[in-house]
Amino acid sequence: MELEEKITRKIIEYASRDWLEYTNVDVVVVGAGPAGLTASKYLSDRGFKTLVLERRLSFGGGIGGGGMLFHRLVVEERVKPILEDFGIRYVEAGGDLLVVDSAELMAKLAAGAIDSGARIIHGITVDDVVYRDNPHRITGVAIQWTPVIMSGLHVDPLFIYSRAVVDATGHDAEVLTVAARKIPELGFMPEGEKSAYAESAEELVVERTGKVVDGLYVAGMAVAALYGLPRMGPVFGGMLLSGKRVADVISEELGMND
Ligand code: 48F
Repeated sequence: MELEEKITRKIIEYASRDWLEYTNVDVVVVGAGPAGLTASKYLSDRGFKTLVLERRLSFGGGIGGGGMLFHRLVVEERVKPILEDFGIRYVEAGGDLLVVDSAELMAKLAAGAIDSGARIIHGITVDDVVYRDNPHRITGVAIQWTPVIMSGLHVDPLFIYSRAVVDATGHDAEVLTVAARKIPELGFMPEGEKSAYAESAEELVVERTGKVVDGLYVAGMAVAALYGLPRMGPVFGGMLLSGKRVADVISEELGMND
């Protein structure tokens, strides 16, 4: 067999094995931004089979852009334990603030999630949910290759079954938005985030993180989009704390506490 054929066969074989292993998981995390990656590590640490689906071919969501492309980000002192869990270095910058490097934050959040056992697959867009009624609950997601969506071709999706879906898609709360529009019986509608009020946003986004309806959870800026909370700009502590909190809530609900 020629090398080209061997390469092709190995890639198809091993990627297909992964997909077959991940058609049914404990948790689907949609979005590999700061909230999704943090949630994935702590879920995986507790033994949840966790699949992260990321539309782009990169990690980190809004981390890479730093603050207006300046490659540094700010987090609050209270987030130190999470940074330390991931081995992320920080500078004590005074005023209860720590400064981190955006490239390191992206790389190490992703590495931490993967090392804890989360499977991250790039180039996949979640464009719908799967639901059941009596009672209404979310039981999985519909997935499509991102380039197929970008091309505008009509191609039916495939499905991943899961006990919990986490919308960690950021400012547009894409999973919640599609679920609310297509299944009004679920009884919620994302309000859209408000203008900047960093201090309040950092608290509220963590406080409101959690379950939306059975099987569907929210973390990160999608929380602000759902509940009409203010934005906070490039202070990222709330994103990491929200990711950790959604992992805590899911493990309480689904029954794995450490
Ligand atoms: O946007 P993103 O970083 O969301 P986050 O984790 O953090 C927000 C902060 O970056 C920042 C902020 C905090 O101060 O305001 O904006 O809440 O990451 C979301 C990820 O989800 C992917 C998207 O490409 C990004 O990497 N994503 C969005 N929609 C989908 C998706 C989708 N439908 N399917 C798959 N991935």
